[in-house]
Amino acid sequence: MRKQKMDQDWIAAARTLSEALPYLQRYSGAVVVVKFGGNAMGDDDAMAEFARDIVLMRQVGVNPVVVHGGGPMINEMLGKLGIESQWVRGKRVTDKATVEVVEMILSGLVNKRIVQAINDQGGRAVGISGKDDDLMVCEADDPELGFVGRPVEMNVQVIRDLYTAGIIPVIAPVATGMADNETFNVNGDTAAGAIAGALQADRLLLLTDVAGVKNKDGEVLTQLTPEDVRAMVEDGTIAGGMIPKTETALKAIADGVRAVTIVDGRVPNAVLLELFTDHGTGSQIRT
Ligand code: X2W
Repeated sequence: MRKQKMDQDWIAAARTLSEALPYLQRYSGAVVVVKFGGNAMGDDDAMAEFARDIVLMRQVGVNPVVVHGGGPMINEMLGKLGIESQWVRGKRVTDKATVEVVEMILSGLVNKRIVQAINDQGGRAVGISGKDDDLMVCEADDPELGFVGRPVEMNVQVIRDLYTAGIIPVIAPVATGMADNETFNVNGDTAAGAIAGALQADRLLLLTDVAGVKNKDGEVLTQLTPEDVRAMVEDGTIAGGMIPKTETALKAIADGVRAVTIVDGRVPNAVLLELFTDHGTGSQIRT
């Protein structure tokens, strides 16, 4: 009985692999930008599982580009230092002291934790921020927000150089300003969208800790067009933290990204399900 059950599991596993063939063919050579949000990171096991999925993508010929967040980790350090943050339209009001902590946590702690996790799975990850090679140059987004950046100039050749050499770029959303010595804190979704747009990526996956875009009855919508999204923002169905994500999605699609998916990172192997099976989680936005 037990043996039979095990045989069935293995047969199912082999079938899943076989059914992945058309997807593997479709995504061979594709550039897939994955935004790994702080809320999706979880414990070391969850981090290792994410890293394994990214290494598998690379192994089967996809060029994954990881852009991460780390809002909860920034909050933790600011809390220890007795600095409190205000939020305006989903973005952290960032003064001089805060931007220093943001850079330390994102470019240091969070970036290197992801790099290490990918390398532990046999990948070759290199961590950079938007400052490296002037990848992402910003202006102040809004005077009310202080040192929060809006990307105005993208130089993505460094990313192409890395993935062409077989390296997985891991990018912290911290950027240089137009003036000397300026540092900007960039929302992770905004940075991922700008990078995906500049790369003309095939896919942008926004990994978060919600099930996806929901309609008025609370049901997750698996397929949406940019027009659907605009209408739902207008009538208030899309609200709160989903607004920056859907705005990022619309901008990335307008910039030439083929499809953007808001993926539920709490689902095991969410990235693999999304790319290599019919059973994607979350909401895909495309024209
Ligand atoms: C974010 C950057 C980190 C981020 C912040 O300071 O929290 C702004 O709000 P998650 O984990 O993706 O939310 N920046 C301007 O985006 O992290």
